[in-house]
Amino acid sequence: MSDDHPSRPRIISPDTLRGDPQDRTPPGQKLTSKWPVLHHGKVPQIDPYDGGWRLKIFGQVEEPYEMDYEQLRAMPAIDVVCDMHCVTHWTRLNNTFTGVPTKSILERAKPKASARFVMCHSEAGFTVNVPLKEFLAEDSILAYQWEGKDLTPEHGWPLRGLVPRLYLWKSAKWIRGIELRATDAPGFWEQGGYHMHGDPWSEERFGW
Ligand SMILES: Nc1nc2c(c(=O)[nH]1)N[C@H]1C(S)=C(S)[C@@H](COP(=O)(O)O)O[C@H]1N2
Ligand SMILES: [Mo]
Repeated sequence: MSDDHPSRPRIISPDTLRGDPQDRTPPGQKLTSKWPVLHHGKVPQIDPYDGGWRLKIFGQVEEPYEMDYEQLRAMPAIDVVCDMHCVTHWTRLNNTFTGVPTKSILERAKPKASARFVMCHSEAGFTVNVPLKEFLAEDSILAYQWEGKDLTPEHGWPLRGLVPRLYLWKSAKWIRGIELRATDAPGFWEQGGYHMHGDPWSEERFGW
């Protein structure tokens, strides 16, 4: 894949405009230039072109649908420049991810007025709940590249959620399904005590 896409829209995540690195570092966080790997379980090795991969959109929508990887990659992509904040206290500034806006993915399914929350479903049964408001923010995408290169399997290849306005655990690696819901329900880490919302600026780390 060529990285040369001069016409691809570029969205600057609003929190990157807060000022110097210190102003961009939420309370209780420390800056890192590395990108640590964190998840539960084994890294799945996925060939999204082998015919078995599908992304499913379902739940509180008029028109549930699924698509294969070619269809996903044919959708108009954007670049998002954002900071990553992990609940384990590291923050990494100035990341450029490439992928498809969550808005374009969901619009096609015609969300019902009752839809208020999203449950992301990943390989091996992992789930994470995200309020629809942050999931649909203009800087939220389903990402397949970071800094112009395909994501590595450790970081979520072939596709991961990216919700820069919340702690990074809300960004599901190896995503395969998006379920729209009328009510909130805890995902994998939330069942273990992580916060239902997860705003890094008000340190919504644990507890509901
Ligand atoms: N499928 C899946 N996605 C996941 C997780 C997981 O366990 N499984 N962990 C989350 C957590 S706790 C974090 S901090 C980030 C880490 O992303 P990274 O490894 O790319 O830094 O992934 C999130 N996405
Ligand atoms: Mo995490």
